[in-house]
Amino acid sequence: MRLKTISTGIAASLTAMFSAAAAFAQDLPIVGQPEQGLMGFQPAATVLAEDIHWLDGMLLIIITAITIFVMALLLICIVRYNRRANPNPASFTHNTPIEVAWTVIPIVILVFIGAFSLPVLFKQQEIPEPEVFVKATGYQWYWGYEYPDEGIAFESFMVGAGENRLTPAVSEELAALGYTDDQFLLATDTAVVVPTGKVVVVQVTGADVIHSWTIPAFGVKQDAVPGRLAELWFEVEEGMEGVYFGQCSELCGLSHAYMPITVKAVTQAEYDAWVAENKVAGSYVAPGSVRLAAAE
Ligand SMILES: [Cu+2]
Repeated sequence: MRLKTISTGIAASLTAMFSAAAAFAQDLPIVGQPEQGLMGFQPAATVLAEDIHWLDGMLLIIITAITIFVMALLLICIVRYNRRANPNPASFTHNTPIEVAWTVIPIVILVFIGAFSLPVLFKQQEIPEPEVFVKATGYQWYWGYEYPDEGIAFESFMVGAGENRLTPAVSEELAALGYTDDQFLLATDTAVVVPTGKVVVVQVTGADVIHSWTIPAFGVKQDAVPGRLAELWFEVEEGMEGVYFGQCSELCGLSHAYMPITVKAVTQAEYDAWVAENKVAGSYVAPGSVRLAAAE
């Protein structure tokens, strides 16, 4: 039933939305998306993501050193203490200095890692005063967004939702929104628009089951739990204007794979224009969505 509403809803509202949505899509580079053959992270657009990348690099050094050390011990044992090379094995069972060392050294390593990872975690979890406030609600299977301070509310469906495969019609819809076929399964009909250089706080909740809101390039991920309000924050660096994609990251049912997240980070002036336009015209509001009282 829901899916039917989605496809007819999209068809009906596309014409109205194209003018507003395409205005951004065409001149905004697509920055945050998965790339074929990419080994590392998507480019970091926030300090939170930069911290995560740095931590990952640091941990990789420690992990590599430990792995090489353990491999070397294994090889020494295999070569020097096999049955042929060492027919009469030693019969001792304890060695206190070694036992103390292999207890204390891992503790020191873990404390060292914790000393760097906990501040990164706290930075994510200590929510600063918002300059832009967005509420994101996960539904089976799309996201609803509200800007309570601006009186803007809309729903965000994957381009091709209901169809869930790349048909020529879906391809056309993508092109009309300024995307290519590569953005199928990532692009949504409406997008969260945020200004760069501003603290954005997103309040995340779920309406039915648990979903999860994430943008990898921002280094944020938050479960959307029904009956609970959780918050995440990010500040997209100035000069990092672009389109960023994420996907629902908590298995939430049949169409879990078809409820992506699109964020457009724009300059403050473009954001102000978007707010002014949508506050009045409401061209971003999908049919069936509840507009906030403040919008009337
Ligand atoms: Cu999901």
